[in-house]
Amino acid sequence: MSIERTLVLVKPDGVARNLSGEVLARIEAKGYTLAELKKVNATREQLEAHYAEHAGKPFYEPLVEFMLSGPVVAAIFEGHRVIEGFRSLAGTTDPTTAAPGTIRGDFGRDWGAKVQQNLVHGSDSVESAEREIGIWFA
Ligand code: DAT
Ligand code: MG
Repeated sequence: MSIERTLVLVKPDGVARNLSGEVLARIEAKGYTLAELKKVNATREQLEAHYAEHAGKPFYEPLVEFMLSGPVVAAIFEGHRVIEGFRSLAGTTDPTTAAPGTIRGDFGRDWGAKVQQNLVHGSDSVESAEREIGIWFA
């Protein structure tokens, strides 16, 4: 299998809680290579493109608003099977029940918002990764 790339975001909750370094350290400790890194205030246009698959769902607008609420850290990581490797490190979507030992399981929980504030985003396929990298690292 060829070397993959994935798009990782530390979401506004993770940045606000000073967990960016912790998240990046866990990915590096797993053995993946940091290729690009920046802190950015997302635009609504970027987020609408990034989350196009979720348009119309009940959590979509709260999700976009949450992602606009503060800066995010965007990164590209590289390595064999990094897409599924990072999603395993991140844990399942709902941070309350994400397994301990994962980023979401160790640092996240339900704060009562209409959207899961679950600290990180990771691409879910090679196609999504290339699409998302184009949005955040144009
Ligand atoms: P993931 O981020 O695990 O790939 P996703 O792509 O299905 O999950 O959804 C994108 C984000 O939207 C997710 O990180 C948090 C939010 N979200 C998803 N499902 C939700 C739900 N049922 N209620 C509230 N927020 C949700
Ligand atoms: Mg997703």
